[in-house]
Amino acid sequence: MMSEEIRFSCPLDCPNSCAMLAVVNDGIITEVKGDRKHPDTRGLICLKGKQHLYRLYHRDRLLSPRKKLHDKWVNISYEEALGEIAEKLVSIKQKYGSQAVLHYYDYGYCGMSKTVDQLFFNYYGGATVHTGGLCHQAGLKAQEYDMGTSRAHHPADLINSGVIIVWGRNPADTSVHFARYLNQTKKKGVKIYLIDPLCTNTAKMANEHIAIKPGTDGVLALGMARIIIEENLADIEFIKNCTLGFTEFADKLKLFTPEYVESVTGITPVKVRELAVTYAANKPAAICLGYGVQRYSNGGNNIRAIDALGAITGNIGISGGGVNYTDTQLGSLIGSEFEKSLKFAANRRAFTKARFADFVLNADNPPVKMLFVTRANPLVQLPDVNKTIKAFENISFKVTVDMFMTDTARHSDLVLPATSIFEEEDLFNSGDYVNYSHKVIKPLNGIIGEYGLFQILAQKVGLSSYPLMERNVFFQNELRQLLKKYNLNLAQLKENYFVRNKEEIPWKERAFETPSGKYEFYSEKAAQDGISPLPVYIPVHHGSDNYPLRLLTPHYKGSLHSQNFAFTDEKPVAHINMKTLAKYKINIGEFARVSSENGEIKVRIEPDEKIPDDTIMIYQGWWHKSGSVNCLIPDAVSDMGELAAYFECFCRIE
Ligand SMILES: Nc1nc2c(c(=O)[nH]1)N[C@H]1C(S)=C(S)[C@@H](COP(=O)(O)OP(=O)(O)OC[C@H]3O[C@@H](n4cnc5c(=O)[nH]c(N)nc54)[C@H](O)[C@@H]3O)O[C@H]1N2
Ligand SMILES: Nc1nc2c(c(=O)[nH]1)N[C@H]1C(S)=C(S)[C@@H](COP(=O)(O)OP(=O)(O)OC[C@H]3O[C@@H](n4cnc5c(=O)[nH]c(N)nc54)[C@H](O)[C@@H]3O)O[C@H]1N2
Ligand SMILES: [Mo]
Repeated sequence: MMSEEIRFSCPLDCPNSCAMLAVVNDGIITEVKGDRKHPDTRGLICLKGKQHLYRLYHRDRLLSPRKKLHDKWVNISYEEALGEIAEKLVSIKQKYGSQAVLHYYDYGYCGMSKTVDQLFFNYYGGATVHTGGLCHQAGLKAQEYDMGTSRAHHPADLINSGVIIVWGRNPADTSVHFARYLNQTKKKGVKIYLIDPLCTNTAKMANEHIAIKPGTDGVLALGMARIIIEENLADIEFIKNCTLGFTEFADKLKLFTPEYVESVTGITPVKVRELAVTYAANKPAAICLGYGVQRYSNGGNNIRAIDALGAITGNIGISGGGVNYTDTQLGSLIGSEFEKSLKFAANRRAFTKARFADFVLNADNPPVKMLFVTRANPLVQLPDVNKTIKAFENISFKVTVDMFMTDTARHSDLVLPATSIFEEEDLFNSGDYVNYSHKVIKPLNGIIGEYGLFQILAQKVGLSSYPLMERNVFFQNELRQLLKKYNLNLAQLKENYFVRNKEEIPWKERAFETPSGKYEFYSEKAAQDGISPLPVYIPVHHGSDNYPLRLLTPHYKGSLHSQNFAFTDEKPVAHINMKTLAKYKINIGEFARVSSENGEIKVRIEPDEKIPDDTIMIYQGWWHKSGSVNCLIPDAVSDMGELAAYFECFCRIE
């Protein structure tokens, strides 16, 4: 028997991209495990990583193109499938223009080779594509106003911090390596606070959990800023030399007394003061921001208010500090082929991603005639799923590329199978490192991965400029700037582990990428965009008599979004505390109905004392066969960056 271990990378949309090994026996993968030799991920992988093998050989996996014929799915050949898609693409463009095709994509798979879907639609002439997003776009925009872009310290630098605030992030469940660094730092005696409405698994890693009322982080941050300035704990030198608009910012803080902060956030004046003083007096202090803070109508401003804490205390640009959100530095060095393709996309049209359904239902000139979905499961992950189903029904021809018959695939007309991570060679950017992933086995049943698929389609449609290059040439071109900066060639990148310098401190030179080159408390750019130039608190929404309960739908440890909910038919689990259950006369062990203005689902009740009063927590990702939690969620959008404000959802339980 031939047995070998082959290196590959986790392809999932999380900040980790764990390096992994596939154990192959006679052409069959029998085991996957962490790659201990990787300098950053060091052999540790999570539940979702272990599931790749299960997904690879699962009996429900799509292994052939399929077409819906009189409501039945039949397998068809690639020749027929791609022929029909090409014919539609040509005729729709002739009749309505290329924007009549809507390309919906996300990051269900994060390898570089599968970004060719975007290239394809650019060479097609430009399709209708999204702006904004479902993930972290409010925070990105906020940090763009403040600093020019988002940069984060390597998590190994946490060890140099004097105190750490984990703010609206749940790394214990969503980022195992970040959690590992956090644990190490705690062992060294560094104090860690967690600010989160829910007492998550990350609370166990913190010294103290501060339960804030949802959507009120802006008030807490502005209240902390007031105390820091009053107590002369601000870094006057940093403020003077490196920032813009401090006086205007400080003038607006009068309202945010500790008592006012308590009335909004539920955090006592003593605690607010302790947080402010501990953060300011234990320099360097790190804030580690998650995406939970910004999934609100006021999400962008909340992030700007938190950023300001880093700036008034001079905790930006120093080891152990930072307002760490996400890092865009490596990413900005990748994508030359995409840049090139944009020249061909003259007819691109944009829609706000979270408002997909409204856009499709109202699009005119031209209407949406075709939908092409790649790397995404919008019928589960978009807000307002019922409206999204109607929007789907409004589009006469829909194609989805996926590994499984997801709800999105089911509501399409034609489905193409996607290769899994083991079946193609690829490269992954985690933010802190780039992982090379070998092709481990041949694609099952000869299925064609997206790299090849779009080349065939380009030829069938007659896109003569579409790059028909070898995959390696594509990698080489895409990575040109990165290879140059780090003085590497592609072969070296593939053979070795590439990790960005852990000692590199973001904004060390204090040369911010804002128009003024300074940290901008006052952003003229924000004013030009029609929003407040200073971070402000936009009052959070509250429930009504009809829908009094706040619904939070965070990310589940055992699944990347909807992906592993494929394997359950159970009803969604609603986590609620006993007091709230009693208030609404719900018995333990019962099923209940949760409804909102947008829809309803049947749930199984799980009493959970870690959930605050008048709140329901249901993990996001459940498929329609279980009950789609996003059918409860309105398509609200954040104040900045056009982000889906998922946590702005109120419901009742019966
Ligand atoms: N209620 C609520 N909803 C949310 C969120 C929330 O917090 N609450 N979070 C939001 C966030 S942060 C995000 S990022 C979005 C994510 O939204 P999506 O990215 O749409 O979510 P996934 O469920 O990961 O869907 C990805 C799909 O890609 C498929 N796939 C895997 N590999 C490949 C491949 O190689 N090619 C192709 N074509 N497909 C492949 C998977 O099988 C899966 O069906 O969801 C958002 N939705
Ligand atoms: N296992 C697993 N890992 C994942 C993912 C997954 O689906 N599953 N998804 C990946 C993706 S695409 C993303 S975007 C990341 C997301 O990673 P995280 O940012 O860690 O996760 P979220 O679920 O968005 O929310 C984080 C926390 O914010 C809290 N929160 C909610 N409202 C508020 C608020 O008003 N204030 C404060 N302070 N906190 C609040 C929530 O209770 C939650 O614990 O995870 C990535 N990793
Ligand atoms: Mo995300």
